[in-house]
Amino acid sequence: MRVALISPKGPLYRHRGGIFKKSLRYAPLTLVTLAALVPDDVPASIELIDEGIEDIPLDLQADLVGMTVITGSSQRAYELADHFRARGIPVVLGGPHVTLLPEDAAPHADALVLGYAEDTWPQLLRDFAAGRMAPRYQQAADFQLTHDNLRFPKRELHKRNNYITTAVVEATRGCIHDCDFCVVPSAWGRRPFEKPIEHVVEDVRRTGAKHVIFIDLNLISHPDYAKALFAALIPLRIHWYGLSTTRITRDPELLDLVVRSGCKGLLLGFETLSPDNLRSSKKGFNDPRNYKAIVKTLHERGISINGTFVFGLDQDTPDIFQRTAEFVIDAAIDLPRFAVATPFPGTTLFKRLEAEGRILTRDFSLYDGQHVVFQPARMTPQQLIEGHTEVWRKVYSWTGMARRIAGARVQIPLSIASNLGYRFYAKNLHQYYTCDWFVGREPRNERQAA
Ligand code: B12
Ligand code: SF4
Repeated sequence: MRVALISPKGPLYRHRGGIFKKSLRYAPLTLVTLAALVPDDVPASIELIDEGIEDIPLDLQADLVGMTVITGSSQRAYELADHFRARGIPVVLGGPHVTLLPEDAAPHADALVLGYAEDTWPQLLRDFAAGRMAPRYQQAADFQLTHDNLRFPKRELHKRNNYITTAVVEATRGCIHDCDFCVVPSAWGRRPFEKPIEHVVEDVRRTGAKHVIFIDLNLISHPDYAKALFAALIPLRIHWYGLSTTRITRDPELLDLVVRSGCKGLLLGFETLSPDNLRSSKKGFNDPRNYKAIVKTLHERGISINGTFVFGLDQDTPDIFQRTAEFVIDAAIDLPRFAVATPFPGTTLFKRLEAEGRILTRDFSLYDGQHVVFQPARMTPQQLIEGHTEVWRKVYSWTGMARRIAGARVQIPLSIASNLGYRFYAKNLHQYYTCDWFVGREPRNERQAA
């Protein structure tokens, strides 16, 4: 059996004319994980296609196509799915968007896989081989990641030269928090899923790399697990980069293990400088009064910071852009990133904005964190998009970069390389805007239009 696994492009993450330079592009884990889950009793040849780095041959030869779908890539995924189905090739869709909105995906697929697929994807393949594939496969309520259902990702299938690294690993999934804009609690609930620590250590070893990226959304969701994991990483003598919350500096024992295990960079979701925004988004555990101290503590331990901020939450007024840009430069956040608040369908935020009649478009290709898709409370959509673009430009101006990198004084060569990647992003972002209001047309409120 020939199985083609596809990751469709999004508006910004695409092969031709994309904005993610190689310096910002690490190899994705989804397709190599699914490739590894193909069971031995279903002999299959697997082809992986990441449309972020290559074109998809529309005449590809396959018996089954599997595609991973996030909201921003859903329109492209459906277009491809319709094409392959018209050619008589059955299509399976899975991933966050399909899990959140199965009814949106169903008309474009022969089968949907909802939730994590460690148990269901092998089952689907066996059913397909036996000629009885079901229309829907759902993660079981008691799903766990165990030695029995985990396989080591088939990283050897990556087209390695297109990525800065393929040493991308995952220890946990999910998050205990419930931030209202986040896809994770809505799609997968608040129970963290943890891989056995020996499995993670072996997976890190198998990468053969000395620099490893953990893609877990919140590595410290469960501090006891995190401490045990970091302790087990110490003997490997690697450098690692990962995601956590700002709570990481609160527990000295945890922080000590983070440092001793080789952490050199953390992505922290600061989100906003407004405590009211944080409270109403249910992310009240972030306290902007502590942000500078957190940055300083981590810098003192040689950890660089990828700090993420979001604009357009309900308490944001037009002065938020200038304030945030100044803060980020002043606090010397090495690698800041900014997003436009995006109510991903299925999240609590989407449901609230929909009830308030504030969703401006259901064109999901615009739901990528860089377009305005809802009516902001205290500014116009145009002010939001322009303010957001302006912050990217200021913070990635030569002066902004120099002040931040010099202030942080950690991982300087890496910091310069990634800052240059994001400078390209910052300078070109405006070219990717396809929102009506940015190209001079009036936004269309779906409710008013209906
Ligand atoms: C690594 C990552 C990236 C990487 C690589 C992306 C990639 N294509 O893999 C980069 C940095 C490029 C990236 C970029 C973006 N990302 Co991203 N990313 C992630 C992250 C942190 C991990 C994904 C991952 O590899 N997980 C590990 C694998 C094994 O798990 P998985 O993908 O969920 O797959 C499992 C199941 O879902 C299922 N499954 C998934 N697909 C399929 C398909 C089939 C056929 C089957 C059978 C099963 C199946 O099986 C797998 C095994 O259980 C997730 C958060 C998360 N934890 O899911 C966000 C996440 C997917 N990203 C998100 C977003 C918004 C983006 C960006 C738009 C951000 C931005 N503003 O630029 C861009 C857009 C990229 C694009 N394609 O257009 C959102 C998607 C939300 C949504 N509803 O759309 C997520 C969920 C984060 C979040 N909390 O909001 N991202
Ligand atoms: S802490 Fe991060 S991963 Fe967890 S729910 Fe909030 S935004 Fe999502």
